[in-house]
Amino acid sequence: MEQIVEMIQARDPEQYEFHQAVEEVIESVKPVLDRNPEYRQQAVLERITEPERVVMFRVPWMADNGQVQVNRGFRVEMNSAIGPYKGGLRFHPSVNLGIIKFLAFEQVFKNSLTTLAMGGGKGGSDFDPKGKSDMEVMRFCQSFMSELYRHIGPNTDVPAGDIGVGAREIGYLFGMYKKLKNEFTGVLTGKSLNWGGSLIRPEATGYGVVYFAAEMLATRGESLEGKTCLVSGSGNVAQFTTEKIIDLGGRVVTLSDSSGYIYDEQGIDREKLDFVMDLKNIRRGRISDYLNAYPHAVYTAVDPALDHNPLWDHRADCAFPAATQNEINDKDAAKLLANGVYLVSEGANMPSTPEAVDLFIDNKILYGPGKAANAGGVAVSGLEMAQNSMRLAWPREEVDSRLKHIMESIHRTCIDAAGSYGADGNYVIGANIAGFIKVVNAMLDQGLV
Ligand code: NDP
Ligand code: 2IT
Repeated sequence: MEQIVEMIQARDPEQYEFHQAVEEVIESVKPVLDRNPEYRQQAVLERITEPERVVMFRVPWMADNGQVQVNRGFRVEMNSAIGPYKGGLRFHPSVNLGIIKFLAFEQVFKNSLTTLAMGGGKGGSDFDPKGKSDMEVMRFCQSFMSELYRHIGPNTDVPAGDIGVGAREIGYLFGMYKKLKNEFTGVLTGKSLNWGGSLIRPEATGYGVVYFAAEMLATRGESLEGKTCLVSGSGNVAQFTTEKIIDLGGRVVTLSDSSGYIYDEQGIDREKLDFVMDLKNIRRGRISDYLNAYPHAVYTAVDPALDHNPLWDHRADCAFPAATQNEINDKDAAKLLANGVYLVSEGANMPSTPEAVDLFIDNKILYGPGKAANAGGVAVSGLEMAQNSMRLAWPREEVDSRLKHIMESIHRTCIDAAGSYGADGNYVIGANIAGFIKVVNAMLDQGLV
């Protein structure tokens, strides 16, 4: 297995995030391969780590000042053993092939855990929506879709949102797809409500992260009531994580963006969260503007070059990283533990470095890895696809109750899989093993393709 990791590193030496994601899964599934010699003979690790297809393309578009811009577009179709490729699109200047491959790889196992029939994929661009006008974003999305449309479809590959891609971008992307294909289908999820979107999809990732946390706490006879929580990010996932924590009686004291974070000792209540939603989703401002309305809070600018993030250095019970990959390193993890945090439920994809994960596991805290804890978003995307194909729309309560059941089922699956491999309470091993076995068995059923 070490050889497989080395081979993957040697083949694409610059894809660090992909190597990190692969190493964690390979480490977890070692005992599964020992129990199933057929898996080695069938080279399942070599097959599952190589995308079925990678599409890279030029995305030319015109800025408002007439200057032509060129970005790079990606779609990695990782695995379709259990359903059409499914996963979000990320628009962020840091996007490159290694990042999209890590996200697509994680998505395969996450989607497998949801109980729904979805394969794994991910895409995006190094386009930065920050500071762009609506018309620039529209022209970019149209150019992006004018190539992507030939590779996707409601039964082939169904993209959605991720960092930098929300309802506005999904609308522009859908409009262009519909025009080019002359078809109104559920080819994207995260659509607006009045043209095919699902109730609860905007809320789903954040709500699911908190439902998963509640399940973890329940194993110790506890709930979120009265718990102090650190949340990072202030986008889609962070906002609805905060909303559900408030609903369940917890107190959120932090939110952040890539410039810094706010600490509100009194807790972010519903009114303050409404302010943040308007600030971030409508006015597209910075989290530092929180102090304009709530001057008692403290804002700390965070230099990205710093080797730790002071957001994680506050007394709390629970932490919900909901910004980006590797936002918690070993220094941050040690601070969390020293400050009393004994639950981490990951809204972001791979927010903790391997060293941080080791610290959480060694200290036996309740640690829910992203591919389990944040699967609620893609799960409700799956429910959006189901509603689209039936041409009907379920009420809010029905979607929310399905989401809750799916998160409970993922939690149970992780516990059971970990337990049957002698790793009681280890959600990393549980999620990786359960996600892996389902996909690999489907691949073997379908022959060498
Ligand atoms: P948004 O674009 O809505 O929000 C992202 C937030 O994270 C912003 O506050 C942003 O700050 C911050 N952020 C982004 N990149 C960085 C960075 N490099 N350093 C520090 N802060 C950063 O995205 P989402 O809320 O949708 O996504 C957040 C995380 O959740 C991602 O890891 C995503 O993959 C994951 N996720 C999302 C799902 C979804 O359904 N949307 C589903 C499952 C996981 P700024 O505005 O300054 O960039
Ligand atoms: O990381 C993720 O699971 C997402 N960005 C959501 C994917 C989806 O298809 O809804």
